[in-house]
Amino acid sequence: MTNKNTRKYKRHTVTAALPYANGPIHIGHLAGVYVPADIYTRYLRMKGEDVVFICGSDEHGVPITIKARQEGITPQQVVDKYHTLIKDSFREFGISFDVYSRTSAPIHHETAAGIFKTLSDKNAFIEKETEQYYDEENRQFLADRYITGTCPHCGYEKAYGDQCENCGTSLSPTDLINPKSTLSGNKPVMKKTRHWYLPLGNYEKMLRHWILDSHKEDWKPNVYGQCKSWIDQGLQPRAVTRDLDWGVKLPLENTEGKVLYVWFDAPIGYISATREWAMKTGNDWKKYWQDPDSKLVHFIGKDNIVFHCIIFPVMLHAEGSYILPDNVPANEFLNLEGDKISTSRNWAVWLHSFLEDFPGKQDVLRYVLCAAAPETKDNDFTWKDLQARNNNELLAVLGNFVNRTLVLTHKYYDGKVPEIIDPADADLKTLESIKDFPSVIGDNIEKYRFREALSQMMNLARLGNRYLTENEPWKLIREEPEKVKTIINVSLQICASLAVLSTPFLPFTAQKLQSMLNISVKDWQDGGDTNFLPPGHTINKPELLFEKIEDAQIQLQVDRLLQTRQDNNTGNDHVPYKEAIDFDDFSKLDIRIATVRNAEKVPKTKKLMKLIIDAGSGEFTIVSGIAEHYQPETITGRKVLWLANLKPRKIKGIESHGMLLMAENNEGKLVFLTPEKDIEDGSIVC
Ligand code: B3M
Ligand code: ZN
Repeated sequence: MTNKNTRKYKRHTVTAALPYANGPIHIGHLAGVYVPADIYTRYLRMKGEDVVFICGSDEHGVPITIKARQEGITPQQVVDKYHTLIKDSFREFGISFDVYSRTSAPIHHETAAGIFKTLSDKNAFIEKETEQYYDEENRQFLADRYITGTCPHCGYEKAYGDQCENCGTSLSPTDLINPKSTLSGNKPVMKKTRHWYLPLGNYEKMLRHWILDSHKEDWKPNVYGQCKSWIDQGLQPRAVTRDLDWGVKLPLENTEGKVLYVWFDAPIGYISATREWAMKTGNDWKKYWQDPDSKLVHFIGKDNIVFHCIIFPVMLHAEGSYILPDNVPANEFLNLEGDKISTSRNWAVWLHSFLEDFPGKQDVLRYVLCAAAPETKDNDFTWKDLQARNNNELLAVLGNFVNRTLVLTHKYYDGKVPEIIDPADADLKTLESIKDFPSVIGDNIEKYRFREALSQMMNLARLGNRYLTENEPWKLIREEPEKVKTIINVSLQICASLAVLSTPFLPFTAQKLQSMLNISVKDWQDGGDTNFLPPGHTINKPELLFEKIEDAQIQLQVDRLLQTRQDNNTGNDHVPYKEAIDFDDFSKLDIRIATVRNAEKVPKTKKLMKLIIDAGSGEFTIVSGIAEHYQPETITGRKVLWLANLKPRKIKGIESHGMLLMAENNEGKLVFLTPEKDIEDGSIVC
């Protein structure tokens, strides 16, 4: 896909927002960030560009610690569970990252702390003691999502201490009206604490020049507009540290209990992931982050604009050795069946669930999410739309055209490409028009207009379908066999172009079509070549590229959502049931009765308690996240349920054997499950 645009860059660094490892990926993430980023990267690779595609799990921050608290496990256990689920589902969906790393990795802690230290040594921070919201019951400072209140900009009552998800405004906890602690629900008090701030205002001139002057034309209006209003509002100093124990520790003396603010460390995750990739592949990571001949593009959702266009660029500019993004093509939000997608309300189509319910249909979802992408305004996903686009576009146009062409090639010419004989003007015009598609599609991709690029690719399929239908070779084969040769040859050239041009959008389908045509992308860098399948070239047996999606399949999905809506509306706190398991899965659990012999808090932690339990056959040590719910002296002697055969693991250096089974009530308090009457230790729970 050669393009008239002169190539200004030697290489490309493409990043996709690091998903929080506190839940699965849903279609909103895919439409907003990952499908466009993958289309863009696959396109660059097809052009033979040097490109690295970076992503990974965002594993720090309050969303993770809140999830850990809800599940009564450690933050590391939360991120371990979701990092694997997310990474596997991206791979199965064909999002072709060169590296999918994670910010709990040592290389990230080293990279993020290193950049903080450099900035600190350059006196780039303001260090000051301020008063911060503090939850007295939990003896914890309230950072970001540990505090909610009413947004001063739009009145949304569940705004967070760092951002209002309703209007996208970035906030500080003290901006909130009627602030409440998410831990205790109490009104927090103000307490003194010391933090480091990035004085964004010092970089106003640089930002005005870099964004408002030089990116006025090429950045999307929604991105440019948000940056402009942020800069015009006046750039306040931004805290880059937090009073938390989960995160990247500060590389400074006497800063126990303080970590980097997640939005300071997370974007640096792109750099540490690139370092990880470079070490594995023998590349020089600095070429992709510190060489002006590299083009850096961040793919994100609109709620991340200020962090990627203002805060992270200021950090890199102040550090002094990094390039800044050439573009940040942020998408708006995708809604689901007319309602905002919500993880907490389980109002989502989860990627791993889609892959289970629609095996082999990754490209159908990629197609629909690209065609409905919220590129300039919020858009809506409906299951009916997915069915319609699959049946009426992919199956009826692209699939139907390819299948008829290949079947007729086998039927009339034993699978060999026939030659063109005495082509009419219409045939030559059709052949000529194929040449325009690569640059039209390429231009749109390079301008981040993926919906338009996809629509143009489908226009080529429509052209082929119309050409075949109008010429009706099946009727001419007896009277004008020579003409049929030309019709089939031209149709095959269109199929070959589709096999290449569909690769960025529909990689699985493109691969299938290439093997059916017995070709591969590496044979073709210029999609305009119309004699890509020379006469005599043998093609393989055709197979169907798409199949019909039936009403019943869609109704099942719609019913599931209606049930979710019902659960949400009945107001009960019904936590959605996990996926069904087999009895065999359950029978693997070995749950016993045991007695707590000793209990003590784990030093330097708030949540952890070390217990010695007597399980009848002997004593075992367990580390459990119950220290905020119970005092040690109140649980010694208590009978408990113990999951005995959970593999031992080290928690804060203590070997923990198994885990206690507890229930969480509606206020999030953990309660023990105790046998109704005395029973021997070691008794099996069944
Ligand atoms: N973890 C995603 C979010 O805000 C956030 C992106 C980080 S990219 C460095 O939902
Ligand atoms: Zn708001």
